[in-house]
Amino acid sequence: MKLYVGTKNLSSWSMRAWLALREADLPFEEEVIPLDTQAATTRLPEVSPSGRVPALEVDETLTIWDSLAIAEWVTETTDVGWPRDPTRRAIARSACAEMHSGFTALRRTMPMDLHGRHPTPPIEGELSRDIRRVLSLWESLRARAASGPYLLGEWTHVDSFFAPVVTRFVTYGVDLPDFARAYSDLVLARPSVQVWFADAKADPWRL
Ligand SMILES: N[C@@H](CCC(=O)N[C@@H](CS)C(=O)NCC(=O)O)C(=O)O
Repeated sequence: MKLYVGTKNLSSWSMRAWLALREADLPFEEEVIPLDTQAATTRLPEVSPSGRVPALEVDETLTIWDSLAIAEWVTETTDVGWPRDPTRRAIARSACAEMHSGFTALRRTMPMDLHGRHPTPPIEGELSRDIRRVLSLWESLRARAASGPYLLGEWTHVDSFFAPVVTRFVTYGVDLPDFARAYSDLVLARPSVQVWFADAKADPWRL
């Protein structure tokens, strides 16, 4: 099984899928495709039907080409990733779907750059709305959490999906309330996240 990912310092969708696989202890090979290079123009369409990463080549008959679909597949294969309780599971899926289809101002104004540090953009308009929504979502998830310190208790796909948002808050120096700061510190200390960070440090590409 092989996961194709983009530049680790920059590719937030790749990070989500990679964390989902890693947190389920699924063994996989990986290939980093440096985005925005001539090599990517050739390689992306070879490995991914959408020409985007992440893409998970399960075997010669199956490639899954979207972060959320990869997360679903991880749970179907291992039973790890979504909470067991049906209510929390539905909430977890809603949170990941919201991340997957929303927060466009946050993603556009504060692109992921793990090891870079950038000035805080003006927190106003759509960006302010997105940040307030992330924080209220995190708070509401914590209010429903089972035992465990992550958004819904133990680590789930929701934490994998919001990990790149945690890194953006650091990269762009966004001030966080105490509960969000504490959660971010936990995410950044998570061994899987630390491995991704270390790999990203070896990336020669920066914003
Ligand atoms: N909805 C997709 C988004 C994938 C995506 O936009 N990937 C970016 C990298 S983070 C990409 O492949 N960009 C390369 C390109 O568009 O040429 C997912 O969740 O997997």
